[in-house]
Amino acid sequence: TAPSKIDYESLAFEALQDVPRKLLIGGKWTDAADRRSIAVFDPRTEAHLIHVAAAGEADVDAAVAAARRAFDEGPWPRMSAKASAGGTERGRVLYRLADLIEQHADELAALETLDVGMPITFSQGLEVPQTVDIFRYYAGWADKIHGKTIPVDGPYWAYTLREPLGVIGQIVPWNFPLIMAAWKLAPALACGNTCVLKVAEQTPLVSLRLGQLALEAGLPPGAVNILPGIGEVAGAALVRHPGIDKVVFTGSTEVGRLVAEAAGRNLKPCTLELGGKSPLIVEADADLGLAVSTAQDAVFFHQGQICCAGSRVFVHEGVYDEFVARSAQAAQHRPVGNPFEAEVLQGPQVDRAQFDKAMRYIDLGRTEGARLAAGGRRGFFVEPTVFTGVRDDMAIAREEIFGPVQSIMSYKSLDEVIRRANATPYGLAAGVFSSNLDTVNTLARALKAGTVWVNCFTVMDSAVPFGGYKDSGMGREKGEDALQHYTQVKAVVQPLKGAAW
Ligand code: TXE
Repeated sequence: TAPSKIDYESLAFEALQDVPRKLLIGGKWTDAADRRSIAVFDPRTEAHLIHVAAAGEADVDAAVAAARRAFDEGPWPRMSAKASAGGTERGRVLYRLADLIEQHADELAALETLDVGMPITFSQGLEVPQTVDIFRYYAGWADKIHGKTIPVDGPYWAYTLREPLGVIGQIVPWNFPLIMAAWKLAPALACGNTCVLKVAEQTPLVSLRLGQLALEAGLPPGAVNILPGIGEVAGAALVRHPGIDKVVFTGSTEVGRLVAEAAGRNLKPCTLELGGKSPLIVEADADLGLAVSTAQDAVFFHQGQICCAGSRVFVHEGVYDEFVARSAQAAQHRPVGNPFEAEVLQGPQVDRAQFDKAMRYIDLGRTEGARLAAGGRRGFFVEPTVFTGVRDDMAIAREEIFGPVQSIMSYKSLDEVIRRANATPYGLAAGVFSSNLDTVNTLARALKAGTVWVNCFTVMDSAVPFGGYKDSGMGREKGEDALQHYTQVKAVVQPLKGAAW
Protein backbone atom coordinates (compact mmCIF):
# COMPACT_ATOMS: atom_id res chain seq x y z
CA THR A 1 0.00 0.00 0.00
CA ALA A 2 1.25 3.51 -0.76
CA PRO A 3 2.40 5.28 2.42
CA SER A 4 -0.16 8.07 1.96
CA LYS A 5 -3.12 5.65 2.11
CA ILE A 6 -2.39 4.61 5.68
CA ASP A 7 -2.50 6.78 8.78
CA TYR A 8 0.91 5.68 10.04
CA GLU A 9 0.90 8.09 12.95
CA SER A 10 -2.24 6.51 14.47
CA LEU A 11 -0.93 3.07 13.63
CA ALA A 12 2.30 3.84 15.53
CA PHE A 13 0.45 4.80 18.70
CA GLU A 14 -1.76 1.70 18.41
CA ALA A 15 1.29 -0.53 17.89
CA LEU A 16 3.01 1.11 20.84
CA GLN A 17 0.43 -0.46 23.16
CA ASP A 18 1.49 -3.95 22.07
CA VAL A 19 5.24 -3.44 22.40
CA PRO A 20 6.65 -5.64 25.18
CA ARG A 21 8.20 -3.38 27.82
CA LYS A 22 10.49 -6.03 29.25
CA LEU A 23 13.70 -7.86 28.49
CA LEU A 24 13.61 -11.02 26.38
CA ILE A 25 15.74 -13.62 28.18
CA GLY A 26 15.55 -17.35 27.54
CA GLY A 27 12.26 -17.03 25.64
CA LYS A 28 10.52 -15.14 28.48
CA TRP A 29 9.73 -11.47 28.97
CA THR A 30 11.18 -10.34 32.29
CA ASP A 31 11.68 -7.14 34.27
CA ALA A 32 15.21 -5.99 35.00
CA ALA A 33 16.56 -7.62 38.15
CA ASP A 34 16.96 -4.19 39.75
CA ARG A 35 13.63 -3.00 38.28
CA ARG A 36 15.29 -0.15 36.42
CA SER A 37 13.71 1.21 33.26
CA ILE A 38 14.42 3.63 30.43
CA ALA A 39 12.07 6.35 29.21
CA VAL A 40 11.39 6.34 25.48
CA PHE A 41 10.71 9.72 23.83
CA ASP A 42 9.03 10.93 20.64
CA PRO A 43 11.89 12.73 18.82
CA ARG A 44 9.46 15.17 17.18
CA THR A 45 8.35 16.70 20.46
CA GLU A 46 10.46 15.10 23.20
CA ALA A 47 7.13 13.84 24.64
CA HIS A 48 7.49 10.81 26.83
CA LEU A 49 6.05 7.66 25.20
CA ILE A 50 6.60 4.64 27.47
CA HIS A 51 9.13 3.09 29.84
CA VAL A 52 10.87 -0.18 29.02
CA ALA A 53 13.02 -2.33 31.28
CA ALA A 54 16.73 -1.44 31.31
CA ALA A 55 19.10 -4.39 31.56
CA GLY A 56 21.74 -4.36 34.29
CA GLU A 57 24.71 -6.61 34.84
CA ALA A 58 22.60 -9.41 36.41
CA ASP A 59 20.30 -9.41 33.37
CA VAL A 60 23.26 -9.60 31.01
CA ASP A 61 24.50 -12.60 33.03
CA ALA A 62 21.09 -14.25 32.75
CA ALA A 63 20.85 -13.57 29.01
CA VAL A 64 24.35 -14.93 28.32
CA ALA A 65 23.52 -18.04 30.41
CA ALA A 66 20.28 -18.54 28.45
CA ALA A 67 22.11 -18.16 25.14
CA ARG A 68 24.81 -20.57 26.34
CA ARG A 69 22.19 -23.18 27.26
CA ALA A 70 20.49 -22.72 23.91
CA PHE A 71 23.82 -23.22 22.20
CA ASP A 72 25.22 -26.09 24.29
CA GLU A 73 22.01 -28.02 24.81
CA GLY A 74 20.39 -27.04 21.55
CA PRO A 75 18.29 -27.43 19.65
CA TRP A 76 19.32 -24.39 17.56
CA PRO A 77 22.90 -25.26 16.47
CA ARG A 78 21.98 -28.92 16.02
CA MET A 79 18.87 -28.34 14.01
CA SER A 80 19.19 -29.29 10.38
CA ALA A 81 20.25 -26.31 8.36
CA LYS A 82 17.92 -27.29 5.52
CA ALA A 83 15.37 -24.76 4.53
CA SER A 84 13.55 -27.01 2.12
CA ALA A 85 11.80 -29.69 4.18
CA GLY A 86 10.10 -30.31 7.51
CA GLY A 87 9.03 -27.65 9.97
CA THR A 88 11.77 -26.90 12.48
CA GLU A 89 14.94 -26.44 10.47
CA ARG A 90 17.03 -23.31 10.89
CA GLY A 91 16.52 -21.96 7.39
CA ARG A 92 12.78 -22.51 7.65
CA VAL A 93 12.57 -20.60 10.93
CA LEU A 94 14.42 -17.65 9.42
CA TYR A 95 12.14 -17.67 6.36
CA ARG A 96 9.17 -17.69 8.71
CA LEU A 97 10.57 -14.74 10.63
CA ALA A 98 11.01 -12.86 7.33
CA ASP A 99 7.37 -13.63 6.44
CA LEU A 100 6.17 -12.37 9.82
CA ILE A 101 8.14 -9.14 9.48
CA GLU A 102 6.60 -8.68 6.05
CA GLN A 103 3.11 -9.31 7.43
CA HIS A 104 3.70 -6.66 10.11
CA ALA A 105 5.56 -4.28 7.80
CA ASP A 106 3.31 -1.23 8.25
CA GLU A 107 3.23 -1.55 12.00
CA LEU A 108 7.02 -1.95 12.25
CA ALA A 109 7.63 0.98 9.92
CA ALA A 110 5.26 3.17 11.94
CA LEU A 111 6.95 2.21 15.22
CA GLU A 112 10.37 2.92 13.74
CA THR A 113 9.29 6.39 12.60
CA LEU A 114 7.80 7.14 16.01
CA ASP A 115 10.90 5.98 17.85
CA VAL A 116 13.67 7.28 15.57
CA GLY A 117 12.07 10.12 13.60
CA MET A 118 12.92 8.45 10.29
CA PRO A 119 10.59 9.62 7.48
CA ILE A 120 7.92 6.98 6.90
CA THR A 121 8.84 6.92 3.24
CA PHE A 122 12.20 5.39 4.27
CA SER A 123 11.08 3.16 7.16
CA GLN A 124 8.23 1.73 5.09
CA GLY A 125 9.93 1.85 1.69
CA LEU A 126 13.49 0.86 2.60
CA GLU A 127 14.21 -0.30 6.12
CA VAL A 128 11.45 -2.85 6.61
CA PRO A 129 11.75 -4.38 3.10
CA GLN A 130 15.55 -4.64 3.50
CA THR A 131 15.04 -6.33 6.87
CA VAL A 132 12.74 -8.91 5.29
CA ASP A 133 15.27 -9.40 2.54
CA ILE A 134 18.23 -9.97 4.82
CA PHE A 135 16.44 -12.67 6.81
CA ARG A 136 15.51 -14.39 3.54
CA TYR A 137 19.03 -13.97 2.18
CA TYR A 138 20.62 -15.66 5.21
CA ALA A 139 17.83 -18.26 5.50
CA GLY A 140 19.00 -19.29 2.04
CA TRP A 141 22.61 -19.53 3.25
CA ALA A 142 21.78 -21.72 6.29
CA ASP A 143 22.19 -25.00 4.38
CA LYS A 144 25.04 -23.80 2.18
CA ILE A 145 27.70 -23.21 4.81
CA HIS A 146 30.22 -26.01 4.42
CA GLY A 147 33.91 -26.85 4.47
CA LYS A 148 36.35 -28.36 1.98
CA THR A 149 38.06 -31.68 1.44
CA ILE A 150 41.83 -31.28 1.34
CA PRO A 151 44.30 -33.68 -0.26
CA VAL A 152 47.27 -34.26 2.09
CA ASP A 153 50.55 -36.20 2.07
CA GLY A 154 50.53 -39.85 3.10
CA PRO A 155 47.61 -42.23 3.58
CA TYR A 156 45.35 -39.56 5.05
CA TRP A 157 42.67 -37.26 3.99
CA ALA A 158 41.47 -34.06 5.62
CA TYR A 159 38.33 -32.01 5.59
CA THR A 160 37.14 -28.81 7.24
CA LEU A 161 33.93 -28.07 9.07
CA ARG A 162 32.58 -24.52 9.37
CA GLU A 163 31.15 -24.47 12.87
CA PRO A 164 29.29 -21.73 14.68
CA LEU A 165 31.25 -19.71 17.24
CA GLY A 166 28.72 -20.00 20.07
CA VAL A 167 27.18 -17.09 21.94
CA ILE A 168 27.40 -13.78 20.09
CA GLY A 169 27.13 -10.47 21.97
CA GLN A 170 25.74 -7.82 19.64
CA ILE A 171 25.36 -4.09 20.24
CA VAL A 172 23.40 -1.86 17.91
CA PRO A 173 22.93 1.92 17.67
CA TRP A 174 19.79 4.01 17.39
CA ASN A 175 19.98 5.21 13.79
CA PHE A 176 18.49 2.14 12.06
CA PRO A 177 17.37 -0.11 14.94
CA LEU A 178 15.53 -2.68 12.83
CA ILE A 179 18.01 -3.17 10.02
CA MET A 180 20.99 -3.04 12.40
CA ALA A 181 19.42 -5.84 14.46
CA ALA A 182 18.72 -7.82 11.28
CA TRP A 183 22.28 -7.40 9.90
CA LYS A 184 23.51 -8.97 13.12
CA LEU A 185 20.88 -11.59 13.97
CA ALA A 186 20.28 -13.07 10.52
CA PRO A 187 23.83 -14.24 9.66
CA ALA A 188 24.63 -15.22 13.27
CA LEU A 189 21.53 -17.41 13.49
CA ALA A 190 21.92 -18.86 10.01
CA CYS A 191 25.37 -20.12 11.06
CA GLY A 192 23.88 -21.77 14.18
CA ASN A 193 24.99 -19.26 16.83
CA THR A 194 22.82 -17.92 19.62
CA CYS A 195 22.60 -14.19 20.32
CA VAL A 196 22.38 -11.58 23.06
CA LEU A 197 21.38 -8.31 21.37
CA LYS A 198 21.85 -5.07 23.34
CA VAL A 199 19.68 -2.46 21.68
CA ALA A 200 20.24 1.29 21.95
CA GLU A 201 18.71 3.05 24.93
CA GLN A 202 17.16 5.73 22.69
CA THR A 203 15.27 3.35 20.40
CA PRO A 204 14.19 -0.02 21.82
CA LEU A 205 10.65 -0.25 20.40
CA VAL A 206 11.01 -2.05 17.11
CA SER A 207 13.59 -4.53 18.44
CA LEU A 208 11.26 -5.61 21.24
CA ARG A 209 8.53 -6.22 18.68
CA LEU A 210 11.07 -8.13 16.58
CA GLY A 211 11.75 -10.33 19.64
CA GLN A 212 8.06 -11.23 19.79
CA LEU A 213 8.05 -12.12 16.11
CA ALA A 214 11.21 -14.22 16.54
CA LEU A 215 9.48 -16.33 19.19
CA GLU A 216 6.39 -16.61 17.01
CA ALA A 217 8.57 -17.77 14.10
CA GLY A 218 9.78 -20.67 16.23
CA LEU A 219 13.22 -19.59 17.42
CA PRO A 220 13.88 -21.77 20.47
CA PRO A 221 14.08 -20.09 23.89
CA GLY A 222 17.47 -18.46 24.41
CA ALA A 223 18.47 -18.45 20.74
CA VAL A 224 17.74 -14.70 20.64
CA ASN A 225 17.82 -12.57 23.78
CA ILE A 226 17.00 -8.89 23.53
CA LEU A 227 18.17 -6.34 26.07
CA PRO A 228 17.38 -2.65 25.95
CA GLY A 229 19.90 -0.97 28.23
CA ILE A 230 22.30 1.88 28.83
CA GLY A 231 25.59 1.53 26.92
CA GLU A 232 27.95 2.03 29.85
CA VAL A 233 25.95 -0.46 31.93
CA ALA A 234 24.44 -3.25 29.81
CA GLY A 235 26.70 -2.76 26.78
CA ALA A 236 29.87 -2.69 28.84
CA ALA A 237 28.76 -5.74 30.88
CA LEU A 238 28.08 -7.66 27.67
CA VAL A 239 31.39 -6.93 25.96
CA ARG A 240 33.50 -7.85 28.97
CA HIS A 241 31.44 -10.99 29.74
CA PRO A 242 33.67 -14.08 29.64
CA GLY A 243 30.71 -16.19 28.53
CA ILE A 244 30.42 -14.71 25.05
CA ASP A 245 32.41 -16.03 22.11
CA LYS A 246 32.35 -12.94 19.92
CA VAL A 247 31.33 -9.29 20.02
CA VAL A 248 29.72 -7.47 17.12
CA PHE A 249 29.30 -3.73 17.50
CA THR A 250 27.97 -0.82 15.48
CA GLY A 251 28.40 2.65 16.93
CA SER A 252 30.92 5.40 17.52
CA THR A 253 34.64 4.88 16.91
CA GLU A 254 35.26 5.97 20.51
CA VAL A 255 33.11 3.19 22.01
CA GLY A 256 34.35 0.78 19.32
CA ARG A 257 37.86 1.11 20.81
CA LEU A 258 36.51 0.20 24.26
CA VAL A 259 34.69 -2.79 22.79
CA ALA A 260 37.82 -4.01 20.97
CA GLU A 261 39.89 -3.61 24.16
CA ALA A 262 37.42 -5.65 26.22
CA ALA A 263 37.19 -8.33 23.52
CA GLY A 264 40.98 -8.40 23.28
CA ARG A 265 41.37 -8.95 27.01
CA ASN A 266 39.07 -11.99 26.76
CA LEU A 267 40.76 -13.08 23.51
CA LYS A 268 37.46 -12.92 21.67
CA PRO A 269 37.12 -11.83 18.06
CA CYS A 270 35.07 -8.76 17.26
CA THR A 271 33.44 -7.18 14.26
CA LEU A 272 33.17 -3.40 14.43
CA GLU A 273 31.25 -1.03 12.21
CA LEU A 274 32.16 2.49 13.27
CA GLY A 275 31.97 6.08 12.17
CA GLY A 276 32.83 7.66 8.86
CA LYS A 277 33.60 10.86 6.99
CA SER A 278 32.96 9.56 3.52
CA PRO A 279 34.21 11.52 0.50
CA LEU A 280 32.16 11.96 -2.62
CA ILE A 281 34.09 13.04 -5.71
CA VAL A 282 32.40 14.86 -8.57
CA GLU A 283 34.43 15.10 -11.77
CA ALA A 284 33.84 17.80 -14.37
CA ASP A 285 32.47 15.19 -16.82
CA ALA A 286 29.84 13.90 -14.34
CA ASP A 287 26.11 14.07 -14.92
CA LEU A 288 25.75 17.14 -12.70
CA GLY A 289 22.03 16.84 -12.02
CA LEU A 290 22.50 13.26 -10.85
CA ALA A 291 25.56 14.21 -8.77
CA VAL A 292 23.79 17.12 -7.04
CA SER A 293 20.70 15.13 -6.08
CA THR A 294 22.61 11.99 -5.09
CA ALA A 295 25.10 13.98 -3.03
CA GLN A 296 22.20 15.56 -1.16
CA ASP A 297 20.56 12.22 -0.48
CA ALA A 298 23.98 10.91 0.56
CA VAL A 299 24.25 13.36 3.43
CA PHE A 300 20.67 14.38 4.21
CA PHE A 301 19.17 10.88 4.16
CA HIS A 302 17.85 10.12 7.64
CA GLN A 303 18.89 13.58 8.87
CA GLY A 304 22.54 12.71 8.19
CA GLN A 305 22.48 10.08 10.91
CA ILE A 306 24.04 7.42 8.75
CA CYS A 307 27.52 6.02 9.21
CA CYS A 308 28.41 6.15 5.51
CA ALA A 309 26.98 9.67 4.94
CA GLY A 310 28.74 11.40 2.03
CA SER A 311 29.71 14.32 4.21
CA ARG A 312 32.79 15.57 2.29
CA VAL A 313 31.93 16.51 -1.27
CA PHE A 314 34.91 17.24 -3.52
CA VAL A 315 33.84 18.97 -6.72
CA HIS A 316 36.13 19.67 -9.67
CA GLU A 317 36.81 23.42 -9.89
CA GLY A 318 35.37 23.54 -13.43
CA VAL A 319 31.85 22.74 -12.16
CA TYR A 320 32.19 23.90 -8.54
CA ASP A 321 30.13 27.11 -8.74
CA GLU A 322 27.30 25.46 -10.59
CA PHE A 323 27.31 22.46 -8.23
CA VAL A 324 27.16 24.77 -5.20
CA ALA A 325 24.33 26.89 -6.63
CA ARG A 326 22.24 23.83 -7.49
CA SER A 327 22.96 22.19 -4.13
CA ALA A 328 21.98 25.28 -2.14
CA GLN A 329 18.74 25.54 -4.10
CA ALA A 330 17.93 21.87 -3.70
CA ALA A 331 18.63 21.99 0.06
CA GLN A 332 16.19 24.89 0.46
CA HIS A 333 13.46 22.84 -1.21
CA ARG A 334 14.02 19.62 0.70
CA PRO A 335 10.83 18.84 2.62
CA VAL A 336 11.53 18.85 6.37
CA GLY A 337 8.78 18.16 8.88
CA ASN A 338 6.61 15.53 10.50
CA PRO A 339 8.21 12.23 9.43
CA PHE A 340 4.78 10.59 9.27
CA GLU A 341 3.88 12.73 6.23
CA ALA A 342 4.52 10.86 2.99
CA GLU A 343 6.29 13.71 1.16
CA VAL A 344 8.65 14.57 4.03
CA LEU A 345 12.29 13.58 3.39
CA GLN A 346 13.78 14.82 6.64
CA GLY A 347 12.49 14.49 10.20
CA PRO A 348 13.95 15.45 13.58
CA GLN A 349 17.34 14.33 14.90
CA VAL A 350 16.91 11.32 17.17
CA ASP A 351 17.37 13.21 20.44
CA ARG A 352 18.60 16.44 21.96
CA ALA A 353 22.20 15.22 22.16
CA GLN A 354 22.34 14.59 18.40
CA PHE A 355 20.46 17.83 17.67
CA ASP A 356 22.92 19.82 19.82
CA LYS A 357 25.86 18.07 18.17
CA ALA A 358 24.68 19.02 14.66
CA MET A 359 24.03 22.63 15.70
CA ARG A 360 27.44 22.84 17.38
CA TYR A 361 29.14 21.85 14.12
CA ILE A 362 27.07 24.31 12.13
CA ASP A 363 28.26 27.09 14.47
CA LEU A 364 31.81 25.79 14.24
CA GLY A 365 31.67 25.76 10.42
CA ARG A 366 30.69 29.45 10.45
CA THR A 367 33.36 30.47 12.95
CA GLU A 368 36.05 28.56 11.07
CA GLY A 369 35.21 30.56 7.96
CA ALA A 370 33.11 28.24 5.78
CA ARG A 371 30.30 29.95 3.85
CA LEU A 372 26.75 28.91 4.66
CA ALA A 373 24.98 28.44 1.31
CA ALA A 374 21.75 27.02 2.79
CA GLY A 375 20.19 26.00 6.09
CA GLY A 376 21.77 26.39 9.49
CA ARG A 377 18.69 27.86 11.15
CA ARG A 378 17.87 26.67 14.62
CA GLY A 379 14.71 24.81 15.46
CA PHE A 380 14.16 21.37 16.87
CA PHE A 381 14.56 20.10 13.31
CA VAL A 382 17.94 20.92 11.77
CA GLU A 383 17.70 22.61 8.36
CA PRO A 384 19.45 20.81 5.48
CA THR A 385 22.72 22.75 5.64
CA VAL A 386 25.23 23.38 2.86
CA PHE A 387 28.69 24.84 3.52
CA THR A 388 30.95 25.99 0.70
CA GLY A 389 34.54 27.19 0.70
CA VAL A 390 35.32 24.44 3.19
CA ARG A 391 39.00 23.74 3.94
CA ASP A 392 40.22 20.22 4.74
CA ASP A 393 41.45 21.27 8.17
CA MET A 394 38.08 22.59 9.38
CA ALA A 395 36.27 20.51 12.00
CA ILE A 396 33.24 20.16 9.71
CA ALA A 397 35.50 18.50 7.11
CA ARG A 398 37.30 16.20 9.54
CA GLU A 399 34.86 15.04 12.21
CA GLU A 400 31.70 12.95 11.99
CA ILE A 401 28.74 15.31 12.48
CA PHE A 402 25.94 12.78 12.09
CA GLY A 403 23.62 15.57 11.03
CA PRO A 404 22.33 17.08 7.75
CA VAL A 405 25.43 19.12 7.01
CA GLN A 406 27.06 19.06 3.57
CA SER A 407 30.60 20.41 3.13
CA ILE A 408 31.57 21.19 -0.46
CA MET A 409 35.24 21.60 -1.41
CA SER A 410 36.87 22.23 -4.76
CA TYR A 411 39.83 20.43 -6.35
CA LYS A 412 41.96 20.69 -9.50
CA SER A 413 43.42 17.26 -10.30
CA LEU A 414 42.72 13.58 -9.76
CA ASP A 415 45.97 12.99 -7.86
CA GLU A 416 45.15 15.87 -5.55
CA VAL A 417 41.62 14.70 -4.80
CA ILE A 418 42.73 11.10 -4.16
CA ARG A 419 45.26 12.34 -1.59
CA ARG A 420 42.75 14.66 0.10
CA ALA A 421 39.89 12.15 0.06
CA ASN A 422 42.10 9.54 1.75
CA ALA A 423 43.53 11.99 4.31
CA THR A 424 41.17 10.88 7.08
CA PRO A 425 41.35 8.21 9.76
CA TYR A 426 38.00 6.93 8.50
CA GLY A 427 37.41 4.60 5.54
CA LEU A 428 33.83 3.44 5.47
CA ALA A 429 32.59 4.52 2.05
CA ALA A 430 33.27 6.79 -0.91
CA GLY A 431 31.38 7.99 -3.94
CA VAL A 432 32.58 8.75 -7.46
CA PHE A 433 30.71 10.71 -10.11
CA SER A 434 32.20 10.63 -13.59
CA SER A 435 31.30 9.47 -17.07
CA ASN A 436 34.90 8.45 -17.84
CA LEU A 437 35.55 4.75 -17.22
CA ASP A 438 39.27 5.24 -16.69
CA THR A 439 38.64 7.86 -14.02
CA VAL A 440 36.06 5.63 -12.35
CA ASN A 441 38.41 2.63 -12.32
CA THR A 442 41.33 4.70 -11.02
CA LEU A 443 39.27 6.16 -8.17
CA ALA A 444 37.54 2.87 -7.28
CA ARG A 445 40.97 1.35 -6.66
CA ALA A 446 42.70 4.36 -5.11
CA LEU A 447 40.08 5.25 -2.50
CA LYS A 448 40.67 3.59 0.86
CA ALA A 449 37.11 2.66 1.77
CA GLY A 450 35.06 -0.46 2.41
CA THR A 451 32.50 0.52 -0.24
CA VAL A 452 32.89 2.68 -3.34
CA TRP A 453 29.66 3.74 -4.99
CA VAL A 454 29.96 4.83 -8.61
CA ASN A 455 27.39 7.29 -9.98
CA CYS A 456 25.14 6.35 -7.07
CA PHE A 457 25.34 6.32 -3.27
CA THR A 458 23.93 4.38 -0.29
CA VAL A 459 22.65 1.61 -2.57
CA MET A 460 22.50 -1.31 -0.14
CA ASP A 461 21.87 -4.96 -0.84
CA SER A 462 21.85 -7.96 1.51
CA ALA A 463 24.31 -9.77 -0.76
CA VAL A 464 26.96 -7.01 -0.78
CA PRO A 465 29.48 -6.87 2.10
CA PHE A 466 29.64 -3.70 4.16
CA GLY A 467 32.32 -2.51 6.57
CA GLY A 468 35.20 -0.17 7.07
CA TYR A 469 38.83 0.36 6.22
CA LYS A 470 41.05 2.08 8.83
CA ASP A 471 39.26 3.47 11.93
CA SER A 472 35.84 2.76 10.43
CA GLY A 473 35.95 -0.79 11.69
CA MET A 474 36.99 -4.35 11.12
CA GLY A 475 35.24 -7.38 9.67
CA ARG A 476 32.29 -7.24 7.30
CA GLU A 477 28.54 -7.50 7.66
CA LYS A 478 26.09 -8.71 4.98
CA GLY A 479 26.82 -10.92 2.01
CA GLU A 480 28.81 -14.14 2.00
CA ASP A 481 31.68 -12.38 3.80
CA ALA A 482 29.68 -12.11 7.04
CA LEU A 483 29.51 -15.91 7.28
CA GLN A 484 33.25 -16.06 7.88
CA HIS A 485 32.85 -13.76 10.85
CA TYR A 486 30.18 -15.95 12.47
CA THR A 487 31.89 -19.32 12.01
CA GLN A 488 35.18 -20.96 12.87
CA VAL A 489 36.99 -23.64 10.92
CA LYS A 490 37.72 -27.08 12.29
CA ALA A 491 40.18 -29.32 10.42
CA VAL A 492 39.61 -33.07 10.66
CA VAL A 493 42.37 -35.46 9.55
CA GLN A 494 41.69 -39.19 9.03
CA PRO A 495 43.68 -42.17 7.78
CA LEU A 496 42.81 -43.58 4.38
CA LYS A 497 43.26 -47.30 4.97
CA GLY A 498 43.24 -49.60 2.02
CA ALA A 499 42.46 -46.94 -0.54
CA ALA A 500 44.74 -46.47 -3.53
CA TRP A 501 46.00 -42.97 -2.92
O1 TXE B 1 27.11 6.23 20.04
P1 TXE B 1 27.57 5.04 20.95
P2 TXE B 1 26.11 7.44 20.42
C1 TXE B 1 28.45 8.06 16.02
C2 TXE B 1 27.84 9.37 15.56
C3 TXE B 1 27.12 9.82 16.76
C4 TXE B 1 28.08 9.41 17.85
C5 TXE B 1 27.52 9.27 19.23
O2 TXE B 1 28.86 10.27 15.23
O3 TXE B 1 26.88 11.20 16.78
O4 TXE B 1 28.57 8.16 17.42
O5 TXE B 1 26.36 8.42 19.22
C6 TXE B 1 26.31 1.34 23.16
N1 TXE B 1 30.20 -0.37 26.09
N2 TXE B 1 27.62 6.91 15.70
O6 TXE B 1 26.55 8.09 21.68
O7 TXE B 1 27.71 5.52 22.35
C7 TXE B 1 25.10 2.22 23.14
O8 TXE B 1 24.22 1.90 24.21
C8 TXE B 1 29.39 -1.04 25.28
C9 TXE B 1 27.93 6.22 14.48
O9 TXE B 1 24.74 6.96 20.39
O10 TXE B 1 28.75 4.42 20.30
C10 TXE B 1 24.51 1.89 21.77
O11 TXE B 1 23.79 0.68 21.86
N3 TXE B 1 28.40 -0.45 24.56
C11 TXE B 1 27.24 4.95 14.38
C12 TXE B 1 25.76 1.71 20.91
O12 TXE B 1 26.81 1.42 21.84
C13 TXE B 1 28.25 0.88 24.68
C14 TXE B 1 25.88 4.82 14.92
C15 TXE B 1 26.16 2.93 20.09
O13 TXE B 1 26.31 4.03 20.92
C16 TXE B 1 29.08 1.64 25.52
C17 TXE B 1 25.72 5.54 16.16
C18 TXE B 1 30.09 0.96 26.25
N4 TXE B 1 30.94 1.61 27.06
C19 TXE B 1 26.57 6.57 16.47
N5 TXE B 1 28.70 2.93 25.42
C20 TXE B 1 27.38 4.17 13.10
N6 TXE B 1 28.55 3.58 12.87
O14 TXE B 1 26.44 4.03 12.35
C21 TXE B 1 27.67 2.98 24.56
N7 TXE B 1 27.37 1.74 24.11
